[in-house]
Amino acid sequence: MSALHQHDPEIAACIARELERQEDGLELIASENFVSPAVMEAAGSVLTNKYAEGLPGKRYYGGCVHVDDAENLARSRARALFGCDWVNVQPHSGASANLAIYLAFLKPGDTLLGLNLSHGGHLTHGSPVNFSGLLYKAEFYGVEADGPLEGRIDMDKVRDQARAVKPKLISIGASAYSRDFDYAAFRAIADEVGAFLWMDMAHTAGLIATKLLNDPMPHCHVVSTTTHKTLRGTRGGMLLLGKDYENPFGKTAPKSGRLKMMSELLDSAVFPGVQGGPLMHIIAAKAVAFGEALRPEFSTYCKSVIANASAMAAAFSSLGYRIVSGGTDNHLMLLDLSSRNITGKAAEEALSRAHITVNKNMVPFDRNSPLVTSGIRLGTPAMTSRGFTQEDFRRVVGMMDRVLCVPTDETVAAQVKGEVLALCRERPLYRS
Ligand code: DSN
Repeated sequence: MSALHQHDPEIAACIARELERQEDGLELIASENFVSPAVMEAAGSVLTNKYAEGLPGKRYYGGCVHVDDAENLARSRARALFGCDWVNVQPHSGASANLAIYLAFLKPGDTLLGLNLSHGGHLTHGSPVNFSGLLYKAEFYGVEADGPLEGRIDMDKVRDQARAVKPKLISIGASAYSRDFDYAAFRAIADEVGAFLWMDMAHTAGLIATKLLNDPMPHCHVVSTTTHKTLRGTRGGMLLLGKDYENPFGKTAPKSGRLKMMSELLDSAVFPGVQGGPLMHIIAAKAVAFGEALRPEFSTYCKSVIANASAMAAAFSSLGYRIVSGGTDNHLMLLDLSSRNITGKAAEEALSRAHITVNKNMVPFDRNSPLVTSGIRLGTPAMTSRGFTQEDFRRVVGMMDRVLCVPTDETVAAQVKGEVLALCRERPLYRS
């Protein structure tokens, strides 16, 4: 970054300090990951200079021949990765992708049914502070407080609620849910009430692409994702059509035209509906990441992400911590600290002093506010990218426990920070 150092030393210094923070800390935020230098090169390339509104071959600007190639590569790799017929790789983010789904298929005031934000759902699935809750009538399902389905979704209750509220759109997907979804059961409910079924697989896309979790494609009409969580690409969003794109338009389009109809609705919802020019450097970086995810090493990586999360959850349980739902099927877990005399906010701050980064998170039925919370969310994608093994994660749990037992003790935080630094130096991230 010599040009940046010369040209803008203040920003160069911010980047250098952030690199140091990433190198010298344990990154346990479940939605973060570390991209390859190749992905970063594409994201920092001359493609940032190019306007390319429209789609490959149908642009509103000249000079798009090379960015067309890049976008076509991103599209074909994404289709191969998820085994689907159509994708749009232009959404700037997961929220933009989700906004396009609402625009394509709903009218303001239509009813949605999604997972409650305070039970692990996402803002864009109907939260009252988000466009989705402001423009549409949002209804929610949740997880169970106790019993055999504690912390899990009870599909009988989802069905009862869908029958009661008759949603036009049912969303699946979460930011803090550690269990897999039963897509066939959701689809049966959607068909019964005449709803459109949408999976937001932002968190689990990498684990779905590598077939380690259930596949939403055969059951959902539309799927959205971010590209930077378990999928380990640059920050961004994407839309995909499931394998069954017939039902919602069954009476209005000839069978052969339904894929075209659905894809055209979504394409035009992305542009010109909710976005202007696509970010071609980011689309190229998505293509690089999708290419990486098609390689066998990515499958090995995703298996380790899940094995490491299971090891981490088991280690916390053996120390007496409560994990919501008792464990995890995926890359994350929610640690409920409500019986341990520490809030999520205090835990986040104490761990941060020891260079361990987590985020405070509400647990289902939390009595604390979202800015305080009773829990923390932990994920393994980033540190698994750094080569951490199950044994490393068990060591990390021991370190976290020492901090969480005496959260205001500066001596313990300093000792643990020393151990974190030693562990990080054993496995450098970008430094050689
Ligand atoms: N903010 C993301 C997360 O942390 O899960 C979801 O959009």
